[in-house]
Amino acid sequence: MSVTVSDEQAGPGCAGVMITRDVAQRFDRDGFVILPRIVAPELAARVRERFEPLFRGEFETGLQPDEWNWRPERDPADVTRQICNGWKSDLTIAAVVLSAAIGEACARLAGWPGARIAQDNVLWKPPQGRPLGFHQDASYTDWVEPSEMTSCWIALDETKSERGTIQYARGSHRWGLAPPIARFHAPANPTEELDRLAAARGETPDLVPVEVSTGGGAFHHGRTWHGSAHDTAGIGRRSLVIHCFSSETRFHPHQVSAIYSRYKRAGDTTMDESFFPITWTETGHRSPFIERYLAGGWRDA
Ligand SMILES: O=C(O)CCC(=O)C(=O)O
Repeated sequence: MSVTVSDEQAGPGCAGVMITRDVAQRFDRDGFVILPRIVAPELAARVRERFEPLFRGEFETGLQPDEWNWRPERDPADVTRQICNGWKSDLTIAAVVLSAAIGEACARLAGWPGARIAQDNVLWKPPQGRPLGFHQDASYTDWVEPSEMTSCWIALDETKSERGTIQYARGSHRWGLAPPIARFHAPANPTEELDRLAAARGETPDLVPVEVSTGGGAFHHGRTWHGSAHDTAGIGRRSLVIHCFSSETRFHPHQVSAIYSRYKRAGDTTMDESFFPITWTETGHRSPFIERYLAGGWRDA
């Protein structure tokens, strides 16, 4: 397989994501693949500038994101700040999250006919920020069928181990599916569940940190164990994560997500593209509202 996404298809500032045979083989073997550039550093810098207003609660479109897990004066300064579905609140975040290039890369790596947005994560680990527990994303997707996810993690700052970058346990996408972990934000031991599972298998996790320049990042399989350590450098880092489902995904008829099943219509398992946009399919379909929305027509999109 060899795919090059042109800059035009990718959208302004989104570098073409080249899924070559080698990239696909590394993803399949390791459960992740690290790439030096996913978006242009200039676009990454513009996304970064949106973090301050977003976490202050200034939402460009007037809509609150689906999850807003850190607020100044309410939450501890040393935990990782997280917003989910920032694309609904901010058009710069949306320009990256809704890019066809990232959807195409996720779909190609997963072997899907297309990709739709499951959720984005706007993540800000502050200086001396505490860890995020190691987990599998697919442990949290039982409310859809098929319960599969492929994700793109983008560094908005240069990342290093000591800055608490994301780490992947190589090959762990083949270790089955575990339940959600006990504590995601600032656990005392971020690798507790992963270590227990690895020990039961007689293995030692091979943790690989994503160390890239601004705009670089990684794609990971929904079953790959990942998380991040304490920022011992005292600098912090910001990231944007785009979690994709297959374009064919439907709501599970019975399993409920406390937040996201609110978008399910009664007696209907189809997922509305307004809330779970389709960003790329091999037949050329892309949710029609996206371009108007990105162009600033969000008031009537
Ligand atoms: O950036 C991190 O520390 C973890 C991100 C994460 O959990 C994810 O991308 O699913």
